Amino acid sequence: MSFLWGTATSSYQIEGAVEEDGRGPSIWDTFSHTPGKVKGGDTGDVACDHYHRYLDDVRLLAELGVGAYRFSIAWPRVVPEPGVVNPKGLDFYKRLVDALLEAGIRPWPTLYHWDLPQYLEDAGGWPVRDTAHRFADYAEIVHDALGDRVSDWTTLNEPWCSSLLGYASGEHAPGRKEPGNAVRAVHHLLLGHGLAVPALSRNGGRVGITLNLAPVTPASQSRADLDAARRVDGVQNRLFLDPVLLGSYPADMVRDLSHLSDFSHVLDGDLEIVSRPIGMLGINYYTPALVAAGDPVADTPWIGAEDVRWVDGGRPRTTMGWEIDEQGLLELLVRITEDYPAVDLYITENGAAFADEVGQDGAVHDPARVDYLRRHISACEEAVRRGVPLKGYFAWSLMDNFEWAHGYGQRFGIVHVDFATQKRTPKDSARWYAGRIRQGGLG
Ligand code: IFM
Repeated sequence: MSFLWGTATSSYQIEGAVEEDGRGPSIWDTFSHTPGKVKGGDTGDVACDHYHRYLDDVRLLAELGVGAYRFSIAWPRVVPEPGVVNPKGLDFYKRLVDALLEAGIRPWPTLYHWDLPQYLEDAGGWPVRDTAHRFADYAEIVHDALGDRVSDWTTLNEPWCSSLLGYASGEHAPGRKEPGNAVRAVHHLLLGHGLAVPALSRNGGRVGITLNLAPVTPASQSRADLDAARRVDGVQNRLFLDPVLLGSYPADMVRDLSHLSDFSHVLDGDLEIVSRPIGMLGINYYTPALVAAGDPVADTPWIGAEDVRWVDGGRPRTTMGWEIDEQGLLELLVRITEDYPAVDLYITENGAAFADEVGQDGAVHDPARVDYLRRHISACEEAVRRGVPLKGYFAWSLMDNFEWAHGYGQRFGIVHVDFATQKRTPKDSARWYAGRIRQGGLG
């Protein structure tokens, strides 16, 4: 199979139509409608109106020449109430998948990109074990509906965010600041992933999970900074990679988190389920971490590393404030290849937010994003040269969308969206990316 080029989006960030065709509320509907939670009071109610414009968006994808499209399925569209399957919700994804296949684009769905049905949060959310089983039921339903035309499945997108931003710092839905429960959420997300693997693997399906990972460097060789880096690496990377790929939680993390959890929620046999063999690992990479020991802060996602501070690496930043460092991606890919059992790797997200505007000429000139993509794709090429089993790259994002707690102010798209009119304008970066795809390569 040749190197796969794609773009990525997620359901709540683009679909809108939150009350249409029997969709139930998700935790992001509740959260975004809670005053003060999202910048400017923005919500995903309309977003990019993709639910109604998906055919136009598939045409955009075809024009880009991508081989695959990574999107997510909204759980509350499919199972809007406990035990109730919504055929109209499934129909939307069938139509989307059919349109993609007709355009020669491989559908690459993710089952969970953060929009938990609100009724499951009301029953306790991810800190509760039952949620993992409900996720497995949902995976089965989706596979029954789409398994004849989808062969690449991603269970979860960035369980780091769902657990730690959702339940420790409260920056994301459901907005709880309960670090002990965040540790439970980590495990139940991973358990849900593992429980879903058998259903999704049926008919030769290939299953993966997408993790947001980063290389972590100590700001100095002092014992305190080295330990800060070890702990951040633990929370960012090893807390997720180790159970999935090695079948165990890192011993140092279990120790570091003992003030929050005794891990008694991890039952006998769970880690065998979590580490069921997968066919691919998705990696989302945006920026590296340079860290030092500091003073403890409250309401942080960095459980066990509450006293770590992030140090300025002196590189240019995107409007998210994230430093641009393609070497970090190379380092990360090499490290995963060296430290973990071999598995096909895909960059399932990589991209940058900048303050793009439509110019007088009607175009969107975004040279900084072109540069970002060029650098990171070069890093991927170098990784492949060094023997990393990297099989694909998905740019985040196909189009500007609802950037969670930042609202619509952060534009990650290679296609510009005017949210007042829903007009899509491919940016210069879209043209550059299309050219890069035509050029091919990467083994
Ligand atoms: O927009 C998000 C996406 O939903 C998950 N990964 C990071 C992106 C940029 O913040």
